[in-house]
Amino acid sequence: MRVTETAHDPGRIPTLVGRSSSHFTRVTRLFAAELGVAYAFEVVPDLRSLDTADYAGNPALRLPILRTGATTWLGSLNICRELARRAPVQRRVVWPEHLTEALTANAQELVVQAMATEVTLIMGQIAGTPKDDAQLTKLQKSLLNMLAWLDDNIQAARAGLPQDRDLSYLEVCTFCLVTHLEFRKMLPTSGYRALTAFCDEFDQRPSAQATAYRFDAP
Ligand SMILES: N[C@@H](CCC(=O)N[C@@H](CS)C(=O)NCC(=O)O)C(=O)O
Repeated sequence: MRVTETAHDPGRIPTLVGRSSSHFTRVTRLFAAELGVAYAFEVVPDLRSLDTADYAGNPALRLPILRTGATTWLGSLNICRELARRAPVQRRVVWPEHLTEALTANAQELVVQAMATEVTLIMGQIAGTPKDDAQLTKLQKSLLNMLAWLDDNIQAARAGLPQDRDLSYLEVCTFCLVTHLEFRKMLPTSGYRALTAFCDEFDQRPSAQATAYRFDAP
């Protein structure tokens, strides 16, 4: 038997620390919904906080974090893996390490990088970075480049995923990225036809409906 905290403490509901407006948080909530894992939700009230205690002890001052008893899991991929270990029924999940073709592996890399780039742009907005800042300009250009690449390649990348999957980290991240760009009014996404078509399809899932973005009450 695998000796983990899950095995020691199967009855405890984990606590997800995050924000309902955060795309990395939504990835984990979507996984929890798909995998049938119950959790409590704790909101990080202010992303400008410099206190690790506000981020469940995450030294990176980032969210999401999953607390499982005395253990904390940092970052969305670690959290999704722990949720999968806790799932009452095993689902067929395609993880990043299963993507052994350049197309699918690069799509995964670019989706997660685009999510991170969007975070930096939002934090720049919050900090009042001037609009003509050279680094900001490069990040905006990089984001547009990545979205164009993803729009050109998402169909083929999805075709390269195992047909019998229930869920893939790539598709969940792609859905959370594109819908978040609209939610935060970062840029209009309707011109990205393939990405929009994918999101419209993925949005039919009850897990997507149950995790719609919203701003938590202050
Ligand atoms: N690698 C982390 C990235 C998490 C991340 O960047 N989260 C954003 C919110 S969506 C954040 O904490 N931003 C705060 C900041 O950038 O200071 C993950 O996969 O969860």
